[in-house]
Amino acid sequence: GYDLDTEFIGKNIIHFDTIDSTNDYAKHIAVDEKDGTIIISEEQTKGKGRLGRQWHSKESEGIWMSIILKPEITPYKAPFITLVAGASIVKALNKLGVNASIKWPNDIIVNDKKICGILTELSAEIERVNYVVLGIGINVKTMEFDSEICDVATSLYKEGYEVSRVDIVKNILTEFEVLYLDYVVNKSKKKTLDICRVYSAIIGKKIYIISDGERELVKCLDLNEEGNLIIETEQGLVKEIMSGEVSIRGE
Ligand code: BT5
Repeated sequence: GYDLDTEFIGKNIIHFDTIDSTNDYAKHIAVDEKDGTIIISEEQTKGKGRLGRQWHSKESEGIWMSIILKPEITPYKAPFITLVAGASIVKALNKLGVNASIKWPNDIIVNDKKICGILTELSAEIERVNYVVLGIGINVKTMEFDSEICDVATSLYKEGYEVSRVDIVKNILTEFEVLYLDYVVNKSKKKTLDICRVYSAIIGKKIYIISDGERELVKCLDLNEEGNLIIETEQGLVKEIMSGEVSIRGE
């Protein structure tokens, strides 16, 4: 038991020892399940990242979970939920003593390496959202990574943090509910954006933005009120980028 004192997030928790992907399972059952239902599995055999990428999800080594959400918002407002999740994860981890920051829009990093990824999937009609499945993967224990990602991926344990998975989940869900309700009920992005700015891994730094295979070195200036990234090119041009448009690498 997680002993949660949330209103609806995590009131219903479905637990698996193994599953293909908690996001895929969540999508299958979403229509019939309550808002705030959590799917969590010890292992995923087909964990997914964005754009069909693979997410390594070893047995008992991390937190592989999905949250079913049924917000009354228009579809174009759904991508911001990724930032709401990032803000709640980074806040929860920092409260647990972990020096974690957000690499906009969907990575959480510790010591410049990725410990957590977020995958938000949406089912919607033109004017309304049917449901959102918010997938969160966090590397907690040893996690032996394959050679191609061991330079970019890490775990809490590898970075010297021994935190229980139950404590992490509990803290994330508690923080998430506050920020989520502020966004979907109060229609305010402020709480989330404040946290995203304070714990940003990239604001004020030079980063590479990669789009259509082209790599460009830019300076990251800020997040705007929509949650889009404001960057300045080497030619001094200031541009706004939306999540989904680009990948970001450190300099
Ligand atoms: C993400 O994609 O970062 C989103 C990951 C979401 C995973 C959760 S787990 C629960 C739920 N169920 C699912 O099936 N998925 C969600 P993206 O930004 O595309 O990053 C993927 C890239 O990160 C891969 O191509 C690898 O380079 C790297 N990677 C793969 N596994 C990793 C891991 N465990 N830790 C850190 N990096 C990893």
